[in-house]
Amino acid sequence: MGTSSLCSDHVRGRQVDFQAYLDEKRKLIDKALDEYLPQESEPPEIIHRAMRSALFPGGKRLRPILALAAVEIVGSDSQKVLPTACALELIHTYSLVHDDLPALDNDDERRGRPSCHKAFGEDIAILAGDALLTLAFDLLSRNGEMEGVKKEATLVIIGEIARAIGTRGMIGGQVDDLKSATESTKHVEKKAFKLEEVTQQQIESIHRRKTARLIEVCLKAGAILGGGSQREIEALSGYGQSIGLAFQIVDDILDAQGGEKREVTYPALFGLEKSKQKLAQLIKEAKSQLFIFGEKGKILEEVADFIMNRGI
Ligand code: GRG
Repeated sequence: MGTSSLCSDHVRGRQVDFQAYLDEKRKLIDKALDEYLPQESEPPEIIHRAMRSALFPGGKRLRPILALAAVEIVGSDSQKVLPTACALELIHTYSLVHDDLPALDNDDERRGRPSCHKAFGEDIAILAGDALLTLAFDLLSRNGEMEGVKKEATLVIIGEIARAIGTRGMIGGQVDDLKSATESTKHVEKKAFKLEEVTQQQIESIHRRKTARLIEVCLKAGAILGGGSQREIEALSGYGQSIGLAFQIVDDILDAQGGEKREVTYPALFGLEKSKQKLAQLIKEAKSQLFIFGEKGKILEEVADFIMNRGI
């Protein structure tokens, strides 16, 4: 069975075996990542060991799965966008490695294991993050050489991804998040705004850039590289925006329930009940974008439910 038919095969049945779909996609992504990453034995060994250790074993692989699902929904073969899907996971992993550093979140653990700087030292963790990001753009450009992928579409996507994760996207959102934290670094104006002054608009702007832009661009990349129509690209991007915001709210609810006290979050500002209502509304909005795809949109409906129900 070809990968292109996977999505439609799954949705044709009365019951979508969502878990099997996720597992199959994760296997595909992990195999491709393993092929694209330099071997640990390649000098300088330590950087390649650090990169691989940050990537394997992986997390949910949500971002590349979204890209592959978007390609399939617009009726194309997801195999041909595997380099882009892997690039999106490399970018996500770089952001986690850097976010865990002592200068940022100072987390000793990631996915139940020592974080990259704990295992390899800060110097190598910084460089491993840089190397993951650099390799991502190598893969993005190489995707243009795959059969059935238009070079212009590849160029468009490289720009879209760069903007989604730059200072007007993920990095900008992270900087504003830092500014709003009590313990900000000496480089950032301390306590730039007070908690009571943080509006819903400000918090959504941070979430949109810090978390949702990358998730949105995963869907957009799949839709554009898969040759989707303008209407399909817009619908999938809209879906991505909504689940991206929902994803961050879930993460903040989980942190709040785990006793973590972060200030500029939905639960801290609006309480748990209102946060859950907002979450449900975002999931509803996300699903409403999928109606143009009919049955083919079922997988992404399941992804939206998966995000909403994750541990809450
Ligand atoms: C430091 C460059 C840089 C960016 C910082 C994205 C980000 C901005 C930091 C990562 C930490 C964070 C709290 C991100 C919010 C999004 C989030 C909850 C990421 C965790 O993603 P999952 O749950 O992770 O998909 P897995 O382990 O499944 O891959």
